[in-house]
Amino acid sequence: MTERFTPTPEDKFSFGLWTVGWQGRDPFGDATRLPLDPVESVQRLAMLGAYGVTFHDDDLIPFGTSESERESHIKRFRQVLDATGLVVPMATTNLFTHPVFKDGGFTANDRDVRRYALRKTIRNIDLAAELGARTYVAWGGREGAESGAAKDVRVALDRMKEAFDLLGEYVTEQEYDLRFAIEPKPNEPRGDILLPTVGHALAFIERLERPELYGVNPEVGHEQMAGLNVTHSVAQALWADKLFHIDLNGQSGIKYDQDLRFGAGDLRSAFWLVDLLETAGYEGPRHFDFKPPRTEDFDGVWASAAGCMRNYLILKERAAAFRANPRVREALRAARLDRLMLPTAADGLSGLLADRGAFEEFDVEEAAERGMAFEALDQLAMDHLLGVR
Ligand code: 3MF
Ligand code: MG
Ligand code: MG
Repeated sequence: MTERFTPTPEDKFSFGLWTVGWQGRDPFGDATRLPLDPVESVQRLAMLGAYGVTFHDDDLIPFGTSESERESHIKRFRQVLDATGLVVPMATTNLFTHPVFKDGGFTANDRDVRRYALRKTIRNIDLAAELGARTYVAWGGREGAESGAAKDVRVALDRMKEAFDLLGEYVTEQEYDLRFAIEPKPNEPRGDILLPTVGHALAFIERLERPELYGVNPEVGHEQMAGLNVTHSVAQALWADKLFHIDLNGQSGIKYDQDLRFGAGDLRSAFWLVDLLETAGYEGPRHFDFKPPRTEDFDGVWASAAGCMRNYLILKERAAAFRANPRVREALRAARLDRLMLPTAADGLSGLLADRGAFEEFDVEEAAERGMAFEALDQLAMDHLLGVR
């Protein structure tokens, strides 16, 4: 029984160095854990069955490190990657911790800060490409405002576009096999963050000079903080061919960013998300962006990381059982999901307009009386999720 839920590299689970390495500092309290050496994180994650590790520039090379010291940090990291076989599928830039970014990176009102943010990003893009990353995530946590006149949002979006266009030009010139994934979040740390949801990010991408280079990195808790259905957001990203990466974690409703381990928080939402990822042909990493609660010692940190993967595998098994069950297939037909797959007017506009049965002779009352049979279907899902089927 237990072995079934033991992760292997084929499952493509990855973790940010900043997740297990979070020391538990929050707005009300100091660190509760000592810093973790990235080398140890990689070793432990490999032992737990992960396949990849991701990082912000500053997670690997502390901010302010000299050029020579920088090389030695990178060398140690490369050595442990080689020794463990872990890969680096994604990297990203920290444009939020240092006070210089208090008003943002790409959209800071100060031009010199914006130019610095771009150079910091480009430097880490070089490293990401060297380490074989195929995705470069951009989360603009400080791009936003707390008050109305402080940010001209239309102008700030011009600056955001300028930044992404320059980065796209850079990777194209360098011939890097690297695409960008924009990570939306509605708030925290800024009062309101630009590109707050997956929908906003998708619309923004279409305004860029090379839209094919950009996709999204939805995070479970971020969409839920906005009161949205994360599975619907991810589905729309898939529909647009823009799901370049995903941040999996747990969140209970609209409140502060909880960053619980995947499967904690809204469990039903986690079930539907795994069902979607596993049936929609998503082949990217299953990346965990969570924070082991500050109540935990290091044993708790590794238990929390292992729990993310275990919960994903349990939900994957439960979702597959749901999809395979003959009663579910019957219930899906009763709920007429097969009809949704039919084009509404394969006969074209002229066919639709000529079809008296579509309007003049349509029995509206009869159609309105039909039950949709969704409750029986959802109970079957619940039974599978709870393990009684
Ligand atoms: C914050 C986040 C970020 C991003 C990261 C880039 C610190 O809520 O989710 O984590 O994921 O900066 O991937
Ligand atoms: Mg987050
Ligand atoms: Mg994230």
